[in-house]
Amino acid sequence: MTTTTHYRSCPLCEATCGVAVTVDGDRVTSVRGDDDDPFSRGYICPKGTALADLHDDPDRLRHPMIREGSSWREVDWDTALDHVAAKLLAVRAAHGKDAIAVYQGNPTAHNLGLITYGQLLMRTLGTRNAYSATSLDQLPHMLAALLMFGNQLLMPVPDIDRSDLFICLGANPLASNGSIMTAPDVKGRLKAIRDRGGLVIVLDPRRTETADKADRHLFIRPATDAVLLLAMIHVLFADYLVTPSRPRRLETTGLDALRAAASAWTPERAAVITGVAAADIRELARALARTPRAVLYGRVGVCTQEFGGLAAWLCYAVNALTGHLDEPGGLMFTTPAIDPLPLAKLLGFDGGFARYRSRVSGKPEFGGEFPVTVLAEEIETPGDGQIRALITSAGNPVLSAPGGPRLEQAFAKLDFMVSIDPYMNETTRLAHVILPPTSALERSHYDAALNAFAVRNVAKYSPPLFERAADARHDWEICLALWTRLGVPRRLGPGARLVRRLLGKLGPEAIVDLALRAGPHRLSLKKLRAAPHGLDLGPLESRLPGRLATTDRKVHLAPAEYLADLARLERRFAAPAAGHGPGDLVLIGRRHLRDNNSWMHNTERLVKGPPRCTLLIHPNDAALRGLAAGDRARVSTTKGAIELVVEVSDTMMPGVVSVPHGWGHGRAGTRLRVASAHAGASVNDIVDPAVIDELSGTSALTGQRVEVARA
Ligand SMILES: Nc1nc2c(c(=O)[nH]1)N[C@H]1C(S)=C(S)[C@@H](COP(=O)(O)OP(=O)(O)OC[C@H]3O[C@@H](n4cnc5c(=O)[nH]c(N)nc54)[C@H](O)[C@@H]3O)O[C@H]1N2
Ligand SMILES: Nc1nc2c(c(=O)[nH]1)N[C@H]1C(S)=C(S)[C@@H](COP(=O)(O)OP(=O)(O)OC[C@H]3O[C@@H](n4cnc5c(=O)[nH]c(N)nc54)[C@H](O)[C@@H]3O)O[C@H]1N2
Ligand code: SF4
Ligand SMILES: [Mo]
Repeated sequence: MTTTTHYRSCPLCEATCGVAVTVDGDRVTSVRGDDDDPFSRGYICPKGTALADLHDDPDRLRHPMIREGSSWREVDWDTALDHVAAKLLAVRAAHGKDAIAVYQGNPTAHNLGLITYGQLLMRTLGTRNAYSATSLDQLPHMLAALLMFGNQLLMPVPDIDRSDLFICLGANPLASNGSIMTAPDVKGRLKAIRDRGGLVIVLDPRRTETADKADRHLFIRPATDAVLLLAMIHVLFADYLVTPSRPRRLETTGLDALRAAASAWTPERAAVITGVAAADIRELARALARTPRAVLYGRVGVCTQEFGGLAAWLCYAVNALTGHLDEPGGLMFTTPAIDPLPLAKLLGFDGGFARYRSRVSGKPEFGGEFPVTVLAEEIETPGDGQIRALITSAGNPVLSAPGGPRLEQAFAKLDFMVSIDPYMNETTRLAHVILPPTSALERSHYDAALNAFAVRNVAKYSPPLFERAADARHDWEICLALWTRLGVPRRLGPGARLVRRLLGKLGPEAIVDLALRAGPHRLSLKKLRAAPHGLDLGPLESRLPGRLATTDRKVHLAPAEYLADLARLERRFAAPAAGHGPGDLVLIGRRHLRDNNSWMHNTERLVKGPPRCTLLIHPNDAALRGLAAGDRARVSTTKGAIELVVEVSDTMMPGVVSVPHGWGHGRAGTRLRVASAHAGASVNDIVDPAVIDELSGTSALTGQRVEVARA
């Protein structure tokens, strides 16, 4: 037996761990953490081990598939691509550019081919109907980056390795492995904070895995984070603790407006709304102000709620007010080897908000996209600009977006749908054509997106581990082939056609090489090839004001968009318990280390053990409904009901129940043998898609009212 070991980075989540993959011929015999990776130092999670399962999965599609009625047939690539192009061109000729919609899912950010060529394809279609998982996720952070720092990609990250106080709001990095905080082995990094005498404080409606490893956990009522943060800011002003320019000179605007905005939000008032005691709110603010190296980190629980826009803004603002923006141990901007800002500008991805609005319900555009909340209505509503065709790429909105059942019905009405995806899953089974890309082990990888949000500046190149089959296509080749067939819009001129021809010859690796050479560390692919475990480029550095993209080169602490939205918050909480009587329940989600949204349940290794798609409920709330552990409960909203097994747990805040997303694999017509045997129910069947953050259009995935009863 001749085995060889290869060093790569895992492309499955944002942690970007180094893996050591041992292969025997064309078979993976083991996947371990790479001890010599300077960033992840041997850490991996169970999903990393499952990389091989994904590669070997017999359900993973290897050939393009065309659907006729309910039956599928394999076709060759040219047949599939010609068919797709003919259908899309016909829709465009008859109904115009906006009639073709695109939806790009989460793995886009983890896939070099999709963030380069995928993005080029989708952007040059010229459609306003562009959608992505952004509006189910980090849109509020991006909006805050745009309005406060001048570019939507300028999201600062917590300098966790140098913090002595880490306040974690609406994130569970011990399960998620961190997000907009690329930090392999968060558990080790949080332990290091405590080992050096620092504090970790978690505010979450559930006592999470992260909270269990923290010094302190405080329950917070869902969707009230903006109130908590305003009260913290209130305390900072009241106690004369505002020091945005400490220790370096940081120029800001909006300080007075922020003071005024927070003036009505006393800790006492906030305590009634948030469930966090006034004394704790004061202490949080004071600790943040008095600890020289401290950070407040907010993530998906903060974004995907009714006041996600305000909350994301205030997370950045509270760090700025306490002198922790752009300072070691605080919220810092990265210096990645490939600077995404100029590239994004090239792709027309440099941001913009509410420059135009959606046709049916007037929701604001963000970064050239509409929020997913309007996708179904834009398909269903007749008239000029109605969506007739859809391209999904690396997305599973039927499970991931609220209102899954309505989306299913809408997709079934489309004239044409094509999915670039390795699986026939809940979404892609509705397509007319599926174009499956190569597996992660068959393609090269460079974390162009996630390195820009890493807690150290790092760079690593992963060449393909296996040669792909002769008739397999990478994501970038699929996108380029479609781009070629669909043509470059005339408005982009002859230059664009030339660029496309050039890009066709280059491939993503050459783009990476060029971008590395142009980047701040002057790297090249050659240098990265010579360092198979990856390069450490050092800790984060202070980058302001130079890195700011605001026209006045100042940090905007109180953009007008947010100030205007405060009235909505005020109205919502005018009566503190509005809509929340005793016994009322609100819904939150949760992630588990062995899930990855909806798409990794087809491997036995990751789904074995007790069912994970359960309802978590506090003992008092369970008792009130006559529910005991192991019972089946019916969880319902105005949108419908799902049934789940009950887990009674005092890790839940009273009045709050938790159901994970990404399950519900029992739908007919998928090809997911393992997942359908562990189907669970889809929480997005009952989450109301109309409940959104009205400011940003982001879906409110957390904090919606539910009823729970014995099934
Ligand atoms: N294992 C695993 N890892 C993943 C994923 C996965 O599905 N599984 N998904 C990946 C993706 S796409 C993302 S975006 C990241 C997300 O990474 P994180 O942001 O860490 O996401 P979660 O683990 O869902 O943690 C969100 C926390 O917010 C809490 N919460 C809910 N509502 C509220 C609220 O209103 N206020 C506050 N303060 N807290 C609230 C929840 O209880 C939960 O503990 O994870 C990524 N990593
Ligand atoms: N209720 C509730 N809903 C949520 C969330 C929540 O916390 N609660 N979280 C939200 C968040 S943060 C996110 S990011 C979204 C995710 O929403 P989506 O991105 O729509 O969903 P995923 O489950 O990540 O689906 C990924 C799809 O990409 C495919 N895929 C995987 N790898 C590749 C690849 O390399 N190339 C291609 N072409 N396809 C690939 C998979 O087969 C799958 O179909 O879900 C959101 N939905
Ligand atoms: S933490 Fe993320 S990057 Fe690391 S092994 Fe697990 S899935 Fe892969
Ligand atoms: Mo996400």
